[in-house]
Amino acid sequence: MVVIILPTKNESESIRETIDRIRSVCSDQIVVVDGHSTDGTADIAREMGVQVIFDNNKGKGDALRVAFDYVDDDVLFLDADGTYPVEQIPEFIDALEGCDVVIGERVEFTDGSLPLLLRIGDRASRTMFRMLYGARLDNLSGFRGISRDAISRMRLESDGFGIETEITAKAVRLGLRIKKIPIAYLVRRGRSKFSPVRDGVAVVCAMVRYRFWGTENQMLICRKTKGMKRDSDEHR
Ligand SMILES: Nc1nc2c(ncn2[C@@H]2O[C@H](COP(=O)(O)OP(=O)(O)OP(=O)(O)O)[C@@H](O)[C@H]2O)c(=O)[nH]1
Ligand SMILES: [Mg+2]
Repeated sequence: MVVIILPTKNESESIRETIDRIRSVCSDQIVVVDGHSTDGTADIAREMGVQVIFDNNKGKGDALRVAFDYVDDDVLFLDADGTYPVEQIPEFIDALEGCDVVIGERVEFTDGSLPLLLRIGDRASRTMFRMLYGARLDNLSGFRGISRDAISRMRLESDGFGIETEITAKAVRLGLRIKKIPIAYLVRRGRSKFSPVRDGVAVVCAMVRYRFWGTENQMLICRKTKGMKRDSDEHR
C-alpha cells in the first residue's frame, strides 16, 4: 500500500484542487501534514475527509519526517501548490513496486514556474550533486516515492528544504534502486516558502554532509568482522 503525503503551509488556494485531482486518479490514502497554517488549509483538508496531522514548526523536512513516522506504508509525497503533475501519481505508484526511490525528474519548466535566478540555482545544484555523488539526479524535486524499507534505512534528519537532497544523497550512498520519471514543473498558486539564501545554504550543506554518509557504518562493520575473525583465529 502507498500513502500520499501532502506537506502544507498556507496552501488554501490550491489544497482543495490538489486533493480533488489526486482522488480523480487514485484511491490511495492521503495524509496532509500541516505547518500550522493560518489560512484554513488544514480545515479545508479535514472537511474533505482527509487525515490531517501537524509538524513541529521546524520546516518541510520536519513535516515529512513527522508524516513518515505516522504512516507504516510506502509513501509518495508532493507539494500541494499545483506545481507537480498529480495525474502521474499512478505511474509513480507502479514504479515504486520495482524500486526503492522514485524521483520526479523536472525536465520541463512552464513559463513562470521558476524565476531565472532559481533556475540557475537549480542547475548549479544538480551539477554539484553529480560532481559529488556521480549520479545525474534532480536532488530538489518535491515529487517522490519512497519504500518503507528505504525510509527506515535512511534515518532522515533534515528539518528544512535540505530534505530532498538528503533523501537523494542517502539513496545513492545506500546503493538503492532509483527510478527517475520525467515530469513538468508548473506555475505555483499562492506564495512560495522557499527562501533562496537560507534554503540554498541548507541544500549545499546537506549535499556536502552526506557525501561520506554510511562510511562510518561500513568501517564499523569492517572492524567488527575483523575483530570476529581475530577472535575465531585465537580459538583455533
Ligand atoms: N508542513 C509544512 N509544510 C511546508 C513547510 N514549508 C513548506 N511546506 C510545504 O512544502 C511544499 C514545498 O514548499 P514550497 O513553498 O512549494 O517550496 P518550493 O516547491 O521549493 O518552491 P516553489 O517552486 O515556489 O513552489 C509546499 O506544499 C509547502 O506548503 C513547513 O514548514 N511545514
Ligand atoms: Mg512548491
